[in-house]
Amino acid sequence: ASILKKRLVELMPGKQEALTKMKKEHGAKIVDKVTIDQLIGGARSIKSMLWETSLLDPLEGIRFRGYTIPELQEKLPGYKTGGEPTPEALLWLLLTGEVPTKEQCDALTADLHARAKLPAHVEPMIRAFPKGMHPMTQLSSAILALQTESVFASEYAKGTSKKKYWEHTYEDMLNLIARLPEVCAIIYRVSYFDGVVPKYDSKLDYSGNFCQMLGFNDEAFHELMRLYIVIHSDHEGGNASAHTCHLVGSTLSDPYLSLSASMNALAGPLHGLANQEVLGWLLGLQQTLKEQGKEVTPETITDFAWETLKAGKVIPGYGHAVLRKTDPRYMCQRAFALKHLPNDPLFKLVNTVYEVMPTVLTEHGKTKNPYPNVDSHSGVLLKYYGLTQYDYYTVLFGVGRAFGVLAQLFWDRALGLPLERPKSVTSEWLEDFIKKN
Ligand code: AMX
Repeated sequence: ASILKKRLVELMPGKQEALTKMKKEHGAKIVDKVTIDQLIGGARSIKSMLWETSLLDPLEGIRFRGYTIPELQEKLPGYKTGGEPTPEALLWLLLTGEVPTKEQCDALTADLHARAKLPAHVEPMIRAFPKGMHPMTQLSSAILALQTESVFASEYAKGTSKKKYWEHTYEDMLNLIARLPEVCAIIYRVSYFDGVVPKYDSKLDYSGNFCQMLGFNDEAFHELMRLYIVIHSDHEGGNASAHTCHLVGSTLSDPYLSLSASMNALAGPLHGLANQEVLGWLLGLQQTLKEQGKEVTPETITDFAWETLKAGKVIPGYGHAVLRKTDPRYMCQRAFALKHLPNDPLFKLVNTVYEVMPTVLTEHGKTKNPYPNVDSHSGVLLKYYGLTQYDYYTVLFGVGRAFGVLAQLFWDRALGLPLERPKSVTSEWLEDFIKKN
């Protein structure tokens, strides 16, 4: 078995016992209460789910296994010394809670490369999709098509024991993560180019190979991709893509079925699709002002933002269901831009938007959080390196998100978490409840 799997086998009994003990000794303690507002309002902030891999603080932002993003950048091994953390290092951390050594990361890279070959039917299927099918629809469908290889599904059909679920999930998780780069590269090269996909290169790391298969050989872009995958991986359990994977997986649907469902949630404009919406909004702003013969200034941006709001639309990339301050995922992308592309005009535009938008949204008076989220910045960085096809951006978010939700799915099965089934009520039930209370 791989060294990662061995480490997990060592860690699992302790975690399982601790959870059983906690339930036995403290199971009846009350952690939260639910108001009618929350019941109607999308269950906002109700604590009702176990999620081990990350935790989100409204003001500080995300911590992965206790580490902030700057701490990950400092502690996790990079591809080269001092470089951005690699997704392999992050996966190790998410799964074990421990910071890996460079050797452990390299072993995981090699393991992923060894698992990367796609089953024969998947590539022809992607190539047969109609032109113009959204890349997220293609991604979700391709993940479903990969499901013919699910170890979990086939072992379950053979009658495997509950005690083995974690192991089948582990195999599916790594196979699936390993196969995403080629799937996504085929989607990209077929959707926007002649369909020729550069050859898989297992001498590179996960992100480096992914980038070169997309057609990008600039090492700075590879660094961006490492950081991009890491920061998009996990954002605790309640966001729609994470929760969907956890929910679907709780029925013992295998990791392929669960991840495909998760990607469908990510494809919504209020969630992952916001990153393509942001770039569309910025380019629309530039174009409109150009047509009107106006300069891009804080005043003209403010006017354009008000037009968007008055048209009954949201400002993409701003606001958040949990965060109440600027997203640290935005800040680390900003730091990357300051280092690598300080003079890029679109980066400057993003900065000016950041200067004015919190005031506009505060004056608008609706959103609880007038600050930018992760999606506000990612498109500008991708575009700078030549990845200009912005309806593809959410696919990259999806590759990142797979690392987080699948790592948690592993623990869902390792801890034997049950079928998820919250209680719903009708509005008549609520009216009755109100009369009595
Ligand atoms: N522009 C305009 N109005 C906004 C807004 C924005 N950026 N953010 C929130 N609002 C509005 C809401 O639409 C809502 O209006 P309503 O009362 O008429 O329905 C009101 O403010 C209150 O919303 P909220 O409690 O502040 O936010 P929420 O928890 O309901 O929703 C989110 C959070 C992210 C969906 C919302 O802020 C939004 O639509 N933002 C723009 C889309 C976006 O950037 N999504 C990406 C989020 C990060 C991610 O998942 N990738």
